[in-house]
Amino acid sequence: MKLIIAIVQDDDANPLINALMSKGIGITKLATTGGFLRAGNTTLISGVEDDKLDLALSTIEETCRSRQQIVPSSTPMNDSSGGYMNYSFPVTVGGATIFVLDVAQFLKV
Ligand code: 2BA
Repeated sequence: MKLIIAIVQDDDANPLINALMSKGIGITKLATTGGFLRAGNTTLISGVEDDKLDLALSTIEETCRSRQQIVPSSTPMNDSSGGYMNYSFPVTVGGATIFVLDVAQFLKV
């Protein structure tokens, strides 16, 4: 058995949960925050039998899109004004960041 941890964008979370559940793959959804953008994202955890791993991964890949997000930033002006220069830059987020771990034990008590 494997444990999939998939970090996805909020907009992809519900379609992905629906797609996985319709294929008999159980999911737990966690509301999380990315360390770089400090913006909300969604982490899904799923314990899957080995023979369903490829199905789960391909479903994630098919459902999650990459998107550009604009990151606002500012930097101190290089003069005596004490002012700041505002600028922004784009980053590409997603489709999904996925970790696959071996499960040592799976218990429901
Ligand atoms: P965030 O940390 O908010 O990162 C959002 C996006 O910002 C990243 O998209 C990447 O394109 C960009 N980014 C991240 N760190 C950067 C840096 N130091 N310089 C420039 N750009 C940077 P993704 O790579 O698709 O990651 C989406 C989310 O997946 C991340 O949100 C984070 O929550 C999670 N994640 C990514 N890599 C991870 C890792 N190694 N461990 C744990 N979580 C991870």
